[in-house]
Amino acid sequence: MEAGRLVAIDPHPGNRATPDGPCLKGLSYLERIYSPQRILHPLRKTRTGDFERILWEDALDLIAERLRSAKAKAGPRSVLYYSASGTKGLLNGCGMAFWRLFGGCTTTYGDLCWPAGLEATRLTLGDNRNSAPWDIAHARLIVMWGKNAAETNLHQMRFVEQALEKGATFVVVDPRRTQTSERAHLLLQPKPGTDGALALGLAHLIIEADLVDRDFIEAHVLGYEAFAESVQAWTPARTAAVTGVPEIHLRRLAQDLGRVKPATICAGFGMQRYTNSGQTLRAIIALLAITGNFGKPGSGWLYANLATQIFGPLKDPLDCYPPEEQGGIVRVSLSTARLGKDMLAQHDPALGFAWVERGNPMSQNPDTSTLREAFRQLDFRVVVDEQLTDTAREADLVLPSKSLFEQSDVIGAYWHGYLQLRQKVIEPPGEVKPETEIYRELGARLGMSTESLDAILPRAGDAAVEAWLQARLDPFAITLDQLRAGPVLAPGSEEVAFADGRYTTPSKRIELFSQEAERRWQVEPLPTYHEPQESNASGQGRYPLQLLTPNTKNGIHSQFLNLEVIRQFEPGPVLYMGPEDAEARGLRHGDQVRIHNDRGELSLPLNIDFGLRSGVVVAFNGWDLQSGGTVNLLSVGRETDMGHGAAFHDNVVEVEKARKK
Ligand SMILES: Nc1nc2c(c(=O)[nH]1)N[C@H]1C(S)=C(S)[C@@H](COP(=O)(O)OP(=O)(O)OC[C@H]3O[C@@H](n4cnc5c(=O)[nH]c(N)nc54)[C@H](O)[C@@H]3O)O[C@H]1N2
Ligand SMILES: Nc1nc2c(c(=O)[nH]1)N[C@H]1C(S)=C(S)[C@@H](COP(=O)(O)OP(=O)(O)OC[C@H]3O[C@@H](n4cnc5c(=O)[nH]c(N)nc54)[C@H](O)[C@@H]3O)O[C@H]1N2
Ligand SMILES: [Mo]
Repeated sequence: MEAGRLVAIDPHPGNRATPDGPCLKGLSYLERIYSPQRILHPLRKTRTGDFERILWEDALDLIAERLRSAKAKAGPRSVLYYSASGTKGLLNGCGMAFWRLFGGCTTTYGDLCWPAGLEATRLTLGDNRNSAPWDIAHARLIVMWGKNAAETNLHQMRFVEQALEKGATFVVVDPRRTQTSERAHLLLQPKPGTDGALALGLAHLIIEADLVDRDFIEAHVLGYEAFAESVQAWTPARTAAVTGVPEIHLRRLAQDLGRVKPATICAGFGMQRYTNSGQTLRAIIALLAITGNFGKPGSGWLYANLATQIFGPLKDPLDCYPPEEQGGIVRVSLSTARLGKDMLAQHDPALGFAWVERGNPMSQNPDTSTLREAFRQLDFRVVVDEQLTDTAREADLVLPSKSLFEQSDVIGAYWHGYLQLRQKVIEPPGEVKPETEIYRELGARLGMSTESLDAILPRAGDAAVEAWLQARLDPFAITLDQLRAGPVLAPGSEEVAFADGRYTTPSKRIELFSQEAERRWQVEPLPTYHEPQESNASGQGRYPLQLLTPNTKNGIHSQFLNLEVIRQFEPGPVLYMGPEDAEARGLRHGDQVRIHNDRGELSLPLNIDFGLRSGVVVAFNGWDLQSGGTVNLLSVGRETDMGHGAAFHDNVVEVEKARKK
């Protein structure tokens, strides 16, 4: 800090998980906060489609009038409240309480990010418990499965490196060669969406070679016999044919999994963006169960560490997002994965008003075109954001949002177990106000009493915010002063998950056989493999290429990609393709290509990627419409087999040379 201005961002020495400090994106906040692209006052769309400055008073009056008329005309459920994963926090999540006070609204269930994996984990182990991030340093075998930690969780690689220094074996499973796989001893490149078959084939080999841990199975596993029988059909030859992974690699990984202890499997979110992902992850967890890799240092399943989620019902994705009414007030009727389609389909009442905050659905949700159509059919749209995102551009009114440095909040994580105080360090610039104040002023205009607003929101001012946060921490006997001194491990965060041998499934055992899976999601009670609904596994058909749209190292979804410091490394969207597929189409590095399917098309420069398996093309998600790289123009709104996630990667395309304009 210098003269009220942020000048540097340093790591906190008290956080054992992140001693290396911020990545480039973290450091680039210095540019982001003071960027000329930042919105500093409310904006209203003019008749010509441009935005003009409007006073806060007028903006809030206009919104209040629109909300009152929407409610009078069609009831509160004609109002859609949508929020996504932009900066989390205890206070940042207070929007929902406002809309309850409003009388309810329509909101979404499911999530774009991780729910298929959360649910697969919960069904199998009872709970999403993870060992501390540094525990992986004790592993002798690490399998990083569908996760690209070197780019999306870079601090994890420090602990992986520590394990490697002690002689651990490191295996990566990813159709792409990534910065993570550069460190691996073995890279398996399955056809996208076939990991379920891969896991079942590995189980077959482990069982056949009698490398299972009988004592552990006896003590802790339900359904082993039935599972063992079901994987008999997954011979190495069949597994290799389905997955495209050579038999010799299958045998090597099966031997490692059976013999090298302790083993940790770290699964990513990328692999659970398919219509078969829940079952896939159940099959992968089974590999740890049959080899007894739970409850000991260096062993276990790393997917999502929910230790810090102590304030809400996130632990059970179903409690959090039931597709029924919640307390009779909020109507949770729209699937996040099918947002556009479901918005269009909602009647009684039809939607008329939308409020979007902390999210950019126009680029991040599947099926951009349908979503845009659904937004355009509304009477009125409000977006709260720092930047004119693709979603903000569709709004009638854009309200500026504060950045994470401009209001204190308590934040958790989904990899480590630390609760942290994100302290306010600068005043919001321009006319920016935190959402809490926006809601207060709007509430007053809508006739909500001060007492009812006091019950859900702090008053304006730093002292009131801190008192509000302290009250939320009180039940856990944590003080803001403690958090001011440094990160605090959340109560219940564990060094070694399941060291107590307690699995909170219905049978109190690790459930390879889960009746709950069948009952809730209509899948087989054993983990099984079915081809994803939309896949090119056959390599035939009009769209023979599977399009993967993973996260980029240099952005967080649609954030940061507009900054100059980032553009030096990530100048614009491109399509990656392997040499064989390019040659078959007469394409060369640098050609402008047309990527298309029945839903849409993109035109991007081609990058030949020698590390990509054939049949797969890759474009990173997050680019805005102006850049021409919005990948969700090609994806479809489809839910995963469990957890109401979004099956982004069930997406086939064809690529050809773009015609010269
Ligand atoms: N730099 C950066 N870091 C991030 C984010 C970001 O946007 N940028 N986002 C954060 C968020 S919200 C999330 S959810 C996480 C996501 O973190 P990750 O799970 O690491 O990210 P993804 O890029 O979605 O997917 C990881 C890998 O899965 C691979 N994959 C795709 N399909 C398959 C498949 O069928 N089988 C296998 N085995 N692998 C497959 C992709 O090629 C990709 O390399 O990252 C977090 N960290
Ligand atoms: N094709 C494809 N699509 C994907 C994925 C994929 O792998 N492939 N990944 C999916 C995943 S894992 C995720 S998590 C989602 C992310 O989906 P989103 O959360 O919609 O994506 P972001 O681009 O991170 O948008 C967050 C927005 O919140 C704003 N913001 C940040 N902080 C605040 C704040 O305090 N207040 C307000 N009002 N706004 C704020 C940011 O400026 C940004 O515009 O994308 C999903 N989309
Ligand atoms: Mo995510």
